[in-house]
Amino acid sequence: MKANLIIKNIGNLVTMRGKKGPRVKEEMNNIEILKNAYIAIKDGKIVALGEGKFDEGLVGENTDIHDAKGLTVTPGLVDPHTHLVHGGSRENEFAMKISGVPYIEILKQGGGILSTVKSTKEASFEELYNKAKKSLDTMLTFGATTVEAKSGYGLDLDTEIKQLEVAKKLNEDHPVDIVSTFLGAHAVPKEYKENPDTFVDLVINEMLPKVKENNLAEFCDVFCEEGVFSVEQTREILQKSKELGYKVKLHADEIESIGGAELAGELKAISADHLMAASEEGMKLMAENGVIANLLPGTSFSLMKNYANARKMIEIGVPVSLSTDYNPGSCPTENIQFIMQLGSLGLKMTPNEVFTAVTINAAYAIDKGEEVGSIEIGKKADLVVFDAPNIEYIIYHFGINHVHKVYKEGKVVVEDRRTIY
Ligand code: IZC
Ligand code: ZN
Repeated sequence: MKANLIIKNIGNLVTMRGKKGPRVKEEMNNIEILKNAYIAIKDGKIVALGEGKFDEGLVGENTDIHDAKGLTVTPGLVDPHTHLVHGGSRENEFAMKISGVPYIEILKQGGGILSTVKSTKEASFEELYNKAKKSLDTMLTFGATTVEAKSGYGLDLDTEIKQLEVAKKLNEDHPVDIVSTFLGAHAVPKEYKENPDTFVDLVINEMLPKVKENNLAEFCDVFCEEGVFSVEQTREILQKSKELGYKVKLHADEIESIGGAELAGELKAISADHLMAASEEGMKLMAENGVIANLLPGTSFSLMKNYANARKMIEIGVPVSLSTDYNPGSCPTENIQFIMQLGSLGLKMTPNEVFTAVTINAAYAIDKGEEVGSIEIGKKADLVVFDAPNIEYIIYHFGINHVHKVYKEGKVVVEDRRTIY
């Protein structure tokens, strides 16, 4: 077989090859790094990899050969929790935030998520598309090649569908792969403040079936939090969504410990996200039921709050992934590398664990672990070439972009930190 492309002279090739399924405990730290390695690609997929000289039989007349110049190559990064599509921004709340007004208090006053709901309703499809595309380009230049995107700034069927249609079109037009999540239960709209259960019924009976009918979301998510949606309301929505064929995840125990992690275990959710206030009992239930802890340390940083107990989760066997949580309120950044640095500096994860958390475990957190998240034969040739001598350097030298090149399905899409697709 002749390859379309061979990347040679890779100083460190971080493969993330291993067992099927998310990595737990010491598996997160024991990663394979090949030295002086190569990767061969055909039709956007990986067909061979190894150390030393590649088999000359892979080289045909039309095979391109790229020299990685001894740099570090990893799988394309996966960002499994973003609020990518939204109107407006919330810097007008920044002074309030740094003066100590809590996130939930700003929401109760009609700001926060509800302010973004207003901007998103007012924005046209094109405005939302252009804004999200710009963010997606930024994500890609930092090395993310697969991204999850939630709705949740409509809280009415038409606007939720508008957001999901934008994500769908971007998935078609843009090199980054997008996995869509319906988050209709993101906040209680002002009109339902006095009767939130009526809104929950609307989500269950109207929105969930319509979004599914239009095939606009693979996942369903709920903001399960004190003062937003209770554990009972979340259970009702997610049980119904499972019956309709959605896979489920939840914003759990971000601010208060209300049993979100326990519910994630009970429902066998694919992931529970945030978990800054999760109980140890909840973590154990997650470990027993294979629920991935998708941790979002950028939110702890931006809200100036505590970090999730990642060490405890890893110790008891919860698979951990990391994500930006890119959103206009609690985490306005698209930069997955900064999140990785916080993974070490805030969550005390080793660089090896951090790379596991943004590649193979992140891929499983959006049920794409069989297609992306590692460099192995048959998977998409989504790769990042880092201008770094090893992976520790990428985490230690924080706040800058270490990307040299990004390949999406075997094509160069970022060069010199700029998109070139
Ligand atoms: O817009 O504030 N936590 N949802 C739950 C968010 C943060 C996004 C936002
Ligand atoms: Zn979120």
